Amino acid sequence: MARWLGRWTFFAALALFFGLRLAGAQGAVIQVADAWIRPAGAGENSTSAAYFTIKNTGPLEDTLVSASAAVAVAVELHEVVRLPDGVMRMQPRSQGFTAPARSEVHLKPGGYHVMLIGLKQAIQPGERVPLVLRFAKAGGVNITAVAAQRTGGGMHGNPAPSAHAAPMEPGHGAKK
Ligand SMILES: [Cu+2]
Repeated sequence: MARWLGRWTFFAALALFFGLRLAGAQGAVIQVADAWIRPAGAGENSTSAAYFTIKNTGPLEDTLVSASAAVAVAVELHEVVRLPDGVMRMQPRSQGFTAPARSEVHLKPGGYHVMLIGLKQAIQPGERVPLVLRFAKAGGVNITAVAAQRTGGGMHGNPAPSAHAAPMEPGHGAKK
């Protein structure tokens, strides 16, 4: 009896081990492409935004739950919403960005973006800025965003810092 118990425990442990291995292997199914970030000056109130494409080639959905960057005091996941009065406003997206199985999620001006708040140093055009993305299943993913001034609609379309900071004081000042 005890011998059987021991054997089952062994198989259970084995199954758990390979199960975890399988879960770990899912990390390879998340790829991040075309990462870029807006150039910006340094400063406590200076902000920038990073954009990229999340490619999920796996059979399970995964979610980008947070991000960090050495260059910024705080990093948040943001979305842009249209208020009833037509004003566009961005706000933190607490549920993150979910990429369903075999799909892509595009972060772009006027939509989802990774917000960098309080830049410790200036981000010059052409500079490569490292970011760490954390996915619910895939775990940490290191990416490099190239600083570029791209055109495009949305709240980050203008390099003037005030264009970004003004409409969303409530959401932004809170994270200190
Ligand atoms: Cu934002």
